Amino acid sequence: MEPVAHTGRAAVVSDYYEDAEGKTGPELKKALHGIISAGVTPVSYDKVWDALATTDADPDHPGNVTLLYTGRSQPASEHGGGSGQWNREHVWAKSHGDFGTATGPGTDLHHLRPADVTVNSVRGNKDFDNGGDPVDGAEGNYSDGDSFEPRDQVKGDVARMILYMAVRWEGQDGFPDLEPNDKVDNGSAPAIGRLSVLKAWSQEDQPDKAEKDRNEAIYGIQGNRNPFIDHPEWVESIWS
Ligand SMILES: [Ca+2]
Ligand SMILES: [Ca+2]
Ligand SMILES: [Ca+2]
Repeated sequence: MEPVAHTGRAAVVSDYYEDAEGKTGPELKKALHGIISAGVTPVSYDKVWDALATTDADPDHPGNVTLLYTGRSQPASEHGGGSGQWNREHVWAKSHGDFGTATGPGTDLHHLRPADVTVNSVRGNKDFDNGGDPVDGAEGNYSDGDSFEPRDQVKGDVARMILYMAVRWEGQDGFPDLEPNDKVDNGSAPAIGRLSVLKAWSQEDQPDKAEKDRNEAIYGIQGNRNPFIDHPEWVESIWS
């Protein structure tokens, strides 16, 4: 699919956030919700495969995608449900709020990532927290019975994806109001933890070029941006 061209990025981005100017805390969250909910062209779950081939393309290996937890570069065509293939990881686990794969939070590209099938099933619907045993075949990732810790390179990415979802999905259109909390074992509640850990990860792993490029690619396809990639300081303003 052809991404929409957004030329003059800096000018476009400052206009994009005009309604958020000067705001903090709940007012900022409310303004950002309005901004990132406007002009969205939702993608169907079937179209997510193609979209991820673009948004998560490995710039060094044409035709490949980079997998979230393993960091492995793999042909975009090798997706499916088999061992060694990649599939569509919902970073905000879809059972947390039980929103499924209807066009909505379950197809929101900002939190969907290519992931190794086996590692994706280890993550399952666990909350995020530090600690656990090393995950087989995914160096730098750890997991125990109730939580998952991604590798350092994507800790901030994971945090900003979760916090984007909290701002984007506020209980409209028949979908649940998603919010972070400081717990693990959230089960099917529309919540993901732990907020204190996600905030620390967002600080430690600031947005790099790949994460910014991905935001830009999604803006081209889906029509909205992750504000925390453009303005990481807004994490602390909203969740102080
Ligand atoms: Ca744990
Ligand atoms: Ca990162
Ligand atoms: Ca929310």
